[in-house]
Amino acid sequence: MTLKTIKAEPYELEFDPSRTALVMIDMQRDFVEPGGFGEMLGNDVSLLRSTIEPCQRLLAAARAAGLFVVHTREGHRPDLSDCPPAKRLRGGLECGIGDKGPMGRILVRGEYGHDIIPELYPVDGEPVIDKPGKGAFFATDLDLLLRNREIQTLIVCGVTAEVCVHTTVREANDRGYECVVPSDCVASYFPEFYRVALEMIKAQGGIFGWVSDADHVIEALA
Ligand code: C5J
Repeated sequence: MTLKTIKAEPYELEFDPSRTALVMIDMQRDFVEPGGFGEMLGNDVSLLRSTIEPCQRLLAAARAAGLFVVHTREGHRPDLSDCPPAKRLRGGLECGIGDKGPMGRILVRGEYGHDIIPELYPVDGEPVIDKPGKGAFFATDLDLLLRNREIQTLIVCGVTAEVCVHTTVREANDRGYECVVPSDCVASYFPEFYRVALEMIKAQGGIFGWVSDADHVIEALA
């Protein structure tokens, strides 16, 4: 076992690459691409698109280093039987979950907008976790996949910082995983939420984990 070190806040993180996974959260067309659901709601998707290039570099480095790579997608079965009515009805949107949006039915599995952007598309052997909730551990087999590989450390990237990334980091933390979030590989439609989401992770001695950036993680993986 060769331990490596990532420069991070609030302090350096030691990790074993053979027990580390890269988790790419919800880099889906409907959240990230112009003309998708996110933009339809009035959001500036360029804020999210800034993550694509650093995520691409980190993904390439993780694959080259032989890390376990997992992708997630938020979405539901076509009959919406796994979508809590409270989630579907909240916000009273004219066009919400299950409705026909600009890129197909919104947050429904199998639809064009639900899929991962081509720039970060999974390669053979990389599991895709379809999750009905915000957290990647809720109602999925992610924990089982990680435990079977004795994974200890998670590098968590994706969108959005304060919703699905944060929920997943909190869930992972409670399950005993060590999480590091590269700041340029996560984003929010709301700059203030992005800033505070990262502050919250590393506050109080790293209450939920560590914050670093793509370059430092890549340097540690080299
Ligand atoms: C994610 C959301 N992926 N904001 N979803 O963060 O609803």
